[in-house]
Amino acid sequence: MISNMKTTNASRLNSVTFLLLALLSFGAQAAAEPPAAGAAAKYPAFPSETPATFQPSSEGFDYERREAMIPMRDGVKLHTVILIPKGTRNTPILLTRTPYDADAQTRRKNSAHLGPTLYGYDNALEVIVGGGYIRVDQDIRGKYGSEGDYVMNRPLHGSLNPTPVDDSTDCYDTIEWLVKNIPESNGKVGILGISYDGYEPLVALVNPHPALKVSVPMNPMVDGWMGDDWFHNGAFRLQNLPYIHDQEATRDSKAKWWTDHFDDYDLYLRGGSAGEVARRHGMLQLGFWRKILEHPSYDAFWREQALDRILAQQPLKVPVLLVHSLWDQEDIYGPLAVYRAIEPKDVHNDKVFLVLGPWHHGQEIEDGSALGAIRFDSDTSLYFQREILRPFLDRYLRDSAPAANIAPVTAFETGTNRWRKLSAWPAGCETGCAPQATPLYLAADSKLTFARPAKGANAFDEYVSDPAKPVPYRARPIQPVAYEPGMTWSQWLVDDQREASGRPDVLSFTSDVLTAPVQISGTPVAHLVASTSGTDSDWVVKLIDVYPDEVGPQPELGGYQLMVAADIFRGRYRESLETPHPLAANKPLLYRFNLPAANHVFLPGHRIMVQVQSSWFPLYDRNPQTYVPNIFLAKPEDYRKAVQRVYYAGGDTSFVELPLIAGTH
Ligand code: PG9
Repeated sequence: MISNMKTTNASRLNSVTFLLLALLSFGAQAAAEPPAAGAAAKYPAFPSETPATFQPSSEGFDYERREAMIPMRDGVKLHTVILIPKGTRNTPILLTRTPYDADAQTRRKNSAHLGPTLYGYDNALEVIVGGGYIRVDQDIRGKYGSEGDYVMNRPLHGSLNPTPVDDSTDCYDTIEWLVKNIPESNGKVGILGISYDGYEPLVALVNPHPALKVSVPMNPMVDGWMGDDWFHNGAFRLQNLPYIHDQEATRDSKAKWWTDHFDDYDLYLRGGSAGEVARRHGMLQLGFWRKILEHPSYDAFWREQALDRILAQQPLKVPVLLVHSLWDQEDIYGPLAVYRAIEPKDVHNDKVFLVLGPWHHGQEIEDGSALGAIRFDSDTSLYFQREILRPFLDRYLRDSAPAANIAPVTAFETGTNRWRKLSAWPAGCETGCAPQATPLYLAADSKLTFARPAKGANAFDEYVSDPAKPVPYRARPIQPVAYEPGMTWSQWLVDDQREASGRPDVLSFTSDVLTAPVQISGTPVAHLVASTSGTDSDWVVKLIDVYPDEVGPQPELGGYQLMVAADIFRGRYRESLETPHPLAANKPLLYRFNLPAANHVFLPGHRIMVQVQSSWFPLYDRNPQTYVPNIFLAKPEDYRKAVQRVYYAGGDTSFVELPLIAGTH
């Protein structure tokens, strides 16, 4: 209801009236409450200069800020900030639901102008401010100004959530309120957000409110076990412990994780297992951490909240623009999993759109001209915001907008640095040439070749994987997962892999120098035949573009080893993701797993490399290499060295299957 609103434009007392009131109230107080005996003489009362409730002035602002506590169907009220460009009418609403503090997200700067006020995380300024949209930001239940209980990625009503409320019903109730209580709106709502805020636009698609006209999930978290924030193929993302800690310890996330080391490598290595590090940080008090401890495998807990599986069962009613970052260091699995789940439902080709950009997590609303050392020859984020996001939103949210000319898939091709408009993903070129799954074989003498190695005696390379000295996933000292200035976490997927290739516990296989471009578009698949002398093991496979020895225009790229797709697989899940099994020691076994999607051209003069290793620390927790029922609870004595062999001859052949565009090698 409108009466729930606090408005900064409320009538204000002028300063003279205010002073009089203050004096009167001081007089009344002095008369009513005689000071305690003895105190008066020592400490005469002095009236506070701070008013009981200060009403900030917003004179001259180009927008109006309203705040509301919006009631949900169970009576819980959610804190909502509404920013309305002054004088606007018949204007669509852009909604973001967040666990990251709606107030902070709408007060980046205390400015009279909407642009600087919104500049920063989750606000696509070019679109929101440029388009004159009404901006709504809401704290999800249990966080910051909202009432209710917090549950991490609260599962939808059903087997994992017996209550009648979830993020989908909260979104519905919010939209219902917004269209009835913002007279400046045209009754049309779009929901957008990045990451956790990108998960919300997906949940909104379940029983959507009729006023919800578009959904833009950017880098959404979709399946926490398969390949987004918590695990990748069963390996736990250890460096996310602080996130879970801060997010769940208090409503306002003010209880902060502590560290006693500058280098996260030391912090986690000395801490022991993930379970032990978490215990020392008090995390057994946190509900989500206890659930993670109980569900290390891909059981019903994870399967039944995986949003791609859920959305595959839902009718497709609302147009969706999915945004995927090719170097997303947090949620590299989710967007394309959702695309695969919902694209087949789009029979009229007017509801599912996909963008793949050369970005880190969330970079599509920041400067998109480079990522770390890798340059893209143009501001790819601006292109996305101007040429795709804005026309898409306008088309579905404005009352009389022209049809938007947006391709079903717009994919940036890395290597050649150009945008491609495609009819579907994966597709290799504008005319629909399809990628062919083509093995690129690991071979003797550290070679990588399209020709299958000759059959012969079991040929292999080997290394010793020592859990006491796990392979760092980036150059030490390793920074925490953080976005503050000077922190480079968001760039780690484009770090130079040369350091790793020089380690004795990393195998590198390299092609000859390419004489023609090799173009891939889609999902490379690791097909690793390997053995361990232990009874459990992790396998990391990295597909790398090796730059020429010297690069004239950018000398620091000479010999650079750029990952274009890489992932980890926890060996115990080789036979079943739900039921782990010990590995037979010293036996060559097949590990086959998808790497994240790539849309890349290896240029002439470059080489292709594949690296194989058995730890990626401390981003992922260490595998003790001895089978234990729950790795979170592994004891120090369980961590043992193992001899790892990677096979590449005859029947037992390791390769990476490339989604190759024919005629490009
Ligand atoms: N990747 C973060 C996240 C998403 C969903 C759940 C937990 C964490 C994020 O950036 O929001």
